[in-house]
Amino acid sequence: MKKYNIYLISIIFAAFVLLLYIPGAAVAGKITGAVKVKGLRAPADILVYLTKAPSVSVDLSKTKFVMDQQNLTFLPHVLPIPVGATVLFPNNDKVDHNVFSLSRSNKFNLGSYKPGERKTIRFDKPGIVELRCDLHAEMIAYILVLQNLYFAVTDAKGQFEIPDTEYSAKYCIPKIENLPSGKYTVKTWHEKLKTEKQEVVVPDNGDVSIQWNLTRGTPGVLYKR
Ligand SMILES: [Cu+2]
Repeated sequence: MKKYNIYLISIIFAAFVLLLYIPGAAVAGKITGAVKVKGLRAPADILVYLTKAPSVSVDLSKTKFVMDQQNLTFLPHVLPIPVGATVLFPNNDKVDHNVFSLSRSNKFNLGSYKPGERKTIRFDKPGIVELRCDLHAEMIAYILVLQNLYFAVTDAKGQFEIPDTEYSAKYCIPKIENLPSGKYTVKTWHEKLKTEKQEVVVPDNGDVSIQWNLTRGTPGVLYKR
C-alpha cells in the first residue's frame, strides 16, 4: 500500500513538472475584461479580438455556424468566425428572404429563398461581411471573419473572455483553454463604436484583465492591408 502511494505521488509530481515545462501547455492564461459604452442600450455584441496570435490548427469540419433568419431578423446580430469556416443560412421565417453581401472581401448573393430552405457559404477572406436582405431593408447583421481563434463577443453586461470556451462549445470547435504568455494587441469592433486597441501582456501563469470605455463613432477595418 505504501509503495503504491509513493508511485502515485511520483506520477503526480512528474505530471506537474511536465506541465510546467511543455511550452504552451495549460500554463499562461486568458484575457478577460469588461467594456463600458456611452450612447448604446447595452455594451453587448462588441467583438474583442487579437490582431496577431499564435495560429492554432483546429478541425473545423464539425463546426456549425448558423446565421438564422426569424421574424424579419438575422440571428445572431454579430457572428465572428475563423477564416475558412462555412456558415449555414436557414430561412426559419414565414416569408421569403434574399441574403446578400456587398462587402469587398466577401461578396455574394444567395438569391430569394423560401421558408424551410437553407443555403451555405464558405468565408475564405478575413474581414467584415455586412449582411443585408434584398426584400427587407431593415434586416442587417455582421459576420466577422477572423485570422485566428482568439476572440470573443461581449455579453449583455459588456464582459468577455479570450479564449472564449462558451463560444467553442456552442459551435463545436475544439476547446482552447489558454493563451501562451506574451504581448498581444487587443482590438474592438462594433458597427456603431469607434475602434479602440490596447497592448496587453499575458503573464506566464495567470489571467490578465482589461477595461474599455468606448464611444460612438465609425469603426475601422478588422485588419490593415
Ligand atoms: Cu428578408
